[in-house]
Amino acid sequence: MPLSRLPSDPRAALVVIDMQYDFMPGGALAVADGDTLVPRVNQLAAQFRNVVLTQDWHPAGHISFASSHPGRAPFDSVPLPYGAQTLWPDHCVQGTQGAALHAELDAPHAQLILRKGCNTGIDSYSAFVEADRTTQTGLAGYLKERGIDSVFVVGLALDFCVAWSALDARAAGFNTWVIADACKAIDLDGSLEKAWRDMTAAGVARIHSTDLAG
Ligand code: VGL
Ligand code: ZN
Repeated sequence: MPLSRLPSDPRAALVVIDMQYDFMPGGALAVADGDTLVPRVNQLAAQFRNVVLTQDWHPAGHISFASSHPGRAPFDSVPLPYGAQTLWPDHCVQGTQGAALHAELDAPHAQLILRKGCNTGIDSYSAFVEADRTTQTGLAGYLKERGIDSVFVVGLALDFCVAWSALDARAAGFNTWVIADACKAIDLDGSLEKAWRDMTAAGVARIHSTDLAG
């Protein structure tokens, strides 16, 4: 089947990662030009029959916040029981405006808004499996129960939540694509290059939004 047929196929889903104010310019963990993605993501969402939105959704005092680790600063790395954790400014605190989806994000037919990173002691870049690499969010089960086998990932940030979600989608057995021009990266210490390297090695395909045009 040509790639351009997949968006309208009931077996495919667009997963839109973390299009929230805290990741937009002016937000607590701003991704450069994050807001410029909104029209492109809207255009893609309109093409897809199945759309899932995610929200990074942390309780106050979350373990990924530098403010929870006295003497540490944002972007430091600390060892946690589940491995190294990058520390971030407080962001996407449950119920705050920074955690809200961008008001111009237009996907009224999206069937699921999945919130992740809700456990105080575990981060979750991935929309599928939390940073302990054990706790499931339920997204793989949701998609599989609905007969979906193909996942297209877009949003913020390419080198963290998009990449981890795409890698976990692939590991869960989904055909997985990242639409590169519908993502923006944080790019911390080579994280963007590493993300593409890891995704390519895992069999995640990198495409451009025009590859889906009919
Ligand atoms: C994200 C860092 C911390 C992301 C979320 O959405 O990429 N990055 N929390
Ligand atoms: Zn977060």
